[in-house]
Amino acid sequence: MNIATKTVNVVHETAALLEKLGVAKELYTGGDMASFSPVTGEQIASLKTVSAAEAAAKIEKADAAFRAWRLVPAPKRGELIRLLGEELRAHKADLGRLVSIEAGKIPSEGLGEVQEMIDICDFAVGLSRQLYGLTIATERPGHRMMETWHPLGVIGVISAFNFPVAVWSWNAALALVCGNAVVWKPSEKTPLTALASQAIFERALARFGDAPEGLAQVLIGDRAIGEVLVDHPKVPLVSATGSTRMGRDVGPRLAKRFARAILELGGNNGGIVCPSADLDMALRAIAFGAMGTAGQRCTTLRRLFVHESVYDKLVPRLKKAYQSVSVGNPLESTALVGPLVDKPAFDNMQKALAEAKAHGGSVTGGDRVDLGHADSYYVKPALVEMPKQAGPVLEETFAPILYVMKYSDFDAAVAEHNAVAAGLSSSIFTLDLQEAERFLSPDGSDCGIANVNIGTSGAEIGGAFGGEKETGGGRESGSDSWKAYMRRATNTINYSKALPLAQGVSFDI
Ligand code: UN1
Repeated sequence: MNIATKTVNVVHETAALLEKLGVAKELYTGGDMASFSPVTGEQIASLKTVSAAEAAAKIEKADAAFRAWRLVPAPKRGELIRLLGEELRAHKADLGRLVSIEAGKIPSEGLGEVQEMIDICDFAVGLSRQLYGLTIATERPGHRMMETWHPLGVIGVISAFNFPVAVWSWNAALALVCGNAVVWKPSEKTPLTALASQAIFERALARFGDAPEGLAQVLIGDRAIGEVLVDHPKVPLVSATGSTRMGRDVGPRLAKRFARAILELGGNNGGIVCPSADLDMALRAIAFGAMGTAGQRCTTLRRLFVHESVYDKLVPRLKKAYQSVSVGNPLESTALVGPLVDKPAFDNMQKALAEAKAHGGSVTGGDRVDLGHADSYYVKPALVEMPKQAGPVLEETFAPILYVMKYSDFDAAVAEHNAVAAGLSSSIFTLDLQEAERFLSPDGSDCGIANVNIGTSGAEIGGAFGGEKETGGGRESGSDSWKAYMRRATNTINYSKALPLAQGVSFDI
């Protein structure tokens, strides 16, 4: 491993960044919730949590803010998000660094996450002059039929540690231009980046001027606080990112009170490498997709099906890449792979590897890398050659494990690819047009994201993001995802002097 290093004091740097970003000190010192950096395992803050009653009061306040904000013209609401984008640009380096400290991302990925926030702001500003409804042909003379999109209310956002700020921004930027208020419950593993994002938002708010108070708020707390958000009658939509287990709890709770859900849950993303694939390109895409972010993206590549004719050309090269990839402290080095988030993540990885071996898997990598911190968990990414798709391959383990399997028949490979519970992202590597189009066709990949000759992870914000089956079915970010944050009214206007009834019904009194 040949990487440059320098020494960083994580505790001091966190405090300095929070101060620079304008987070009030009393929010993260002397509180009841400890927060840690996965980079060194050190405690970096103790945050004040909210009680259930305080959380409910914040939701009520957000509801009051919504009632005023919904009357502000959408392009003016867009101006707030334009200012948020400006503030994020100005604070990109500091917020990106804080993401690296709190989530353990390498610098380019920490900065990339903030760039994703900026991108969605730009998108939402454009959207604020659109939010189109249709005009629809009516069967009645002298009538006009149209649809109007209205703001919905307080939008709850529950986010995960691995994209601690971008996921909030996908939801918040759209929700706010759509005329809603936002209440955010961030992961307990990444509360500081949430406070920092909120401080940045408040700068934009101050420049904007007359926005109602309480328009966007953060709830620092544990699962019980998330439940307050999920169960509150004044929250008509909750957008929740996390495990399928979390979604199984949140989804029915929302359904019970007829609230909407955007669920962005687990992924067990697969790729197929076909005989004609550009193997150099595939190698790079697989390496980033499977090892990037230490395997902790919901879009991480976890299963790879390689055609038998190219298996011996590709897999030894992949193994070499796994053996030589740099694993290290993302703040002090140019390593490509940073830490796992915590000990449970490491334990789950080791458990999955043991199970894979029991199912006949042959493991390259997977060992802990000791950087001299007892409470940080760095690992060599693991490549596991499997005789077939079985055992842990069928489940998402949130760690850098790539299961590799050989295939001979294209249809069987697509069927295997789809034979898991999750349905987020997928890729095919081929130069054969028929294979590529088949993969994208109705009986091809069953995922919400299906790519050709690029990896499974690293989607742009312009497309709708989300997946099928146990991934939850929600869509966030680009395309027409905004519609989930609004309610549609169908309006029929009679400008005639008669009252013709539809379907030829007569009712003369
Ligand atoms: C996530 O892991 O929850 O496509 C989101 C990607 C990123 C978003 C990932 N743009 O990998």
